[in-house]
Amino acid sequence: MKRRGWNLRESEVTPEALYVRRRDFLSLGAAGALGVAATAVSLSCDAAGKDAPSPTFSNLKRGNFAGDEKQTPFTDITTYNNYYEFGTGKGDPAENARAFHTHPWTIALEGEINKPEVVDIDDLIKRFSLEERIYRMRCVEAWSMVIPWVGFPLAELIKRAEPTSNAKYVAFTTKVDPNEMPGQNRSVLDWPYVEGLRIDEATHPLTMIAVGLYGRTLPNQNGAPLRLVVPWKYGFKGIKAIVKIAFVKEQPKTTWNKMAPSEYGFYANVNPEVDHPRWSQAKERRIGEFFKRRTLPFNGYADQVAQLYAGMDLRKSF
Ligand SMILES: Nc1nc2c(c(=O)[nH]1)N[C@H]1C(S)=C(S)[C@@H](COP(=O)(O)O)O[C@H]1N2
Ligand SMILES: [Mo]
Repeated sequence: MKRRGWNLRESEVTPEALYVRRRDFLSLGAAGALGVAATAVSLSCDAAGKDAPSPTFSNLKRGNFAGDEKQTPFTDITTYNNYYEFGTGKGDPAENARAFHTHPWTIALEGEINKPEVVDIDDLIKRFSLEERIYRMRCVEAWSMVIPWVGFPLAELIKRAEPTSNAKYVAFTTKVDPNEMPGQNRSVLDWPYVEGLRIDEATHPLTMIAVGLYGRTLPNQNGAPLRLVVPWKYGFKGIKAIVKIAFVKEQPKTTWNKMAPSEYGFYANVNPEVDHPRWSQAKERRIGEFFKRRTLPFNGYADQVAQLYAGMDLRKSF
């Protein structure tokens, strides 16, 4: 049985974090120093979006799927993260992912498709028209954010791969690189991080591949250069730094389900009526707010996605 992140003692985590920070300073020289300075500036201001460096993407088609809910400030989205490849603390990824190289970057498309290929992320960005989509996001730990993602529908990429009728599921894999992803030197999770969707979930128009947020390139701690965004599911489905997308016949293994099957299911649809065994899922705390709010079925996207699960027992298939 693996040790779980939340059982780690602070004393075990800290030395590595210090080591990585020191390495950044030593090996990056001027570039590293600049990176640190830019972050320091962005931390000094917290109006939503205003603290973000200038936009990388222009002429984005815009869609708001979060109603009039206030967008979470850029600093919160980029300093409160789960990304165990860079440490188990919420602040660790912002610190430890600075030196992670995300260029050049390729993604292997394989399995039950007519057009297997290895594609470059820059090509994908050129090929697909990018959109901004404001989504409500909900982590299984009961915090939530509203994030203006930049990306394209996963369905576009799937169409290009031409899945065969055997492609029932899509399996995603994160990069393995223990030199650059120091958390992978420890067995907190079974590396690489893997996730999966049923093909109809993967091709649903709400499902996105994100390459940016707040109009700029995705920060490393949020999953650069590309990560999955499925707004009606708990956050752990949103796998970061994807290097492989495989189309498969059988339901693929997923990291947190392997780790603790009674706590994390394959579907992981946001469901206020199914508690996590160790805490309630009925409410959530929006980052930056004091009072908790009620969690909505499918995170508020039930009208769009509930029919995907018609006839399923969502207590069993949690
Ligand atoms: N590769 C990888 N992807 C990951 C994780 C991780 O540890 N490793 N954590 C997941 C969890 S639990 C959450 S809540 C979201 C957080 O995304 P954010 O930091 O952009 O908010 O990333 C998900 N994707
Ligand atoms: Mo999460």
